[in-house]
Amino acid sequence: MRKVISSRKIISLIIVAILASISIFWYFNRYIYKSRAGENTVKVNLSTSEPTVPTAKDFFTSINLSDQKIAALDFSLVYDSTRMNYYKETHPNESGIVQIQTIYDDVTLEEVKDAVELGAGKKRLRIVLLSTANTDIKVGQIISLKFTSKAEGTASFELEKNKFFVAGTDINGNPADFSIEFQNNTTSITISNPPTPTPTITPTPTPTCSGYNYFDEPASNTTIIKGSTILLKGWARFCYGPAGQGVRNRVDLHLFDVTGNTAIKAVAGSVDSENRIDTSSYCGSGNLNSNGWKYNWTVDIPPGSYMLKSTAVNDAGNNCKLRSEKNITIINPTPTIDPCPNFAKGNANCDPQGSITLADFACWRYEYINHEVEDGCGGAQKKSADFNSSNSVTLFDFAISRSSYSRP
Ligand SMILES: [Ca+2]
Ligand SMILES: [Ca+2]
Repeated sequence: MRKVISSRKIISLIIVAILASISIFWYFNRYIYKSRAGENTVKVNLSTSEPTVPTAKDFFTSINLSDQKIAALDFSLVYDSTRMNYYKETHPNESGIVQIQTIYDDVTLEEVKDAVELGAGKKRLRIVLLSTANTDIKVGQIISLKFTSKAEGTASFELEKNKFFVAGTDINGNPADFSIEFQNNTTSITISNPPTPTPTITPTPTPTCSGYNYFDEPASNTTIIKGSTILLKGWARFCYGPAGQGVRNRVDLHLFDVTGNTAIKAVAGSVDSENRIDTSSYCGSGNLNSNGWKYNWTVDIPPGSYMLKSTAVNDAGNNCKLRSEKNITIINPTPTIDPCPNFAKGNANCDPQGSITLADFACWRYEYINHEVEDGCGGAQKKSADFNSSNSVTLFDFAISRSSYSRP
């Protein structure tokens, strides 16, 4: 009997113990755990968008805020200002803030200040963000800040722990000042440019076509009278070419418009060569070489400005040419003054207007009768009134003069 009671007691104790354990677990689970989860703490983690960037590239450093509904933020970020710029520093009219979850529609402060107390090369960026959004504030937010890399090296960021403030709504819907649990308040990025590839040294190719072609005469901008003959000359020597050094297939001359862009006509092909001892030192020329070229051109083109081009050709296939050019101006010849205009029509007194008047009849008559030219008739040359060049002054000459007579 005593043993039975004893067993019952033991069983009861075990049951009580089990119930107690369940109760404690339930209590812990219901209150202790939830209460811990409801602690007004925001976890903060600072990171960069990539481990390494080259210079002059935009990147982000991000602040990840987790576990709470956040409505207001005020923090200071210290960064290496010698190695990077905050985006707003270089773009004053833009914001450097990129919100992954857009909830802040009222940025009340975004400024960069020199953090002189932290030493040279550091700046403090202060950001204050306030949300006036009607929608529910999300649990956990990421704020990214845009920077531009500037100089190679390790660039560091630090969220100042004593300058980080977060407020929002707690789990019960009440306003709350959150305490901060920093998982990472510092991070860094390596700014490094990829090594410059060693330039490949390409061997200098042997020139396939080179040498000299000089257009010596006429002088540049020479004025040439239409109808005259002018000497075009120069010299050309090939140093390299498919047909070989010193070989010259021919020299052609062409006329272009003054711009040199529009060919007008060929002036001459395969012009004559001549010795130019003065050019014998060029490209292995021997003495008494035939580097020179020349052409006597009778100018048969209308007045105007032109360009003459000389083309020295190395090979029969026209693969290697050397050109030179001269600007020229063609003018009409100055008209010669006829000392006795209209003489053939009867202007016996050679008046400069060439008019046929009674004075011309008088000249003819005097000569017809006296067989000599009257003073004042026939001009400076004392021309005979033989208007039709018949070697005699006859009535026919009068008839010529008469037919051109214009009565006053
Ligand atoms: Ca006359
Ligand atoms: Ca006559």
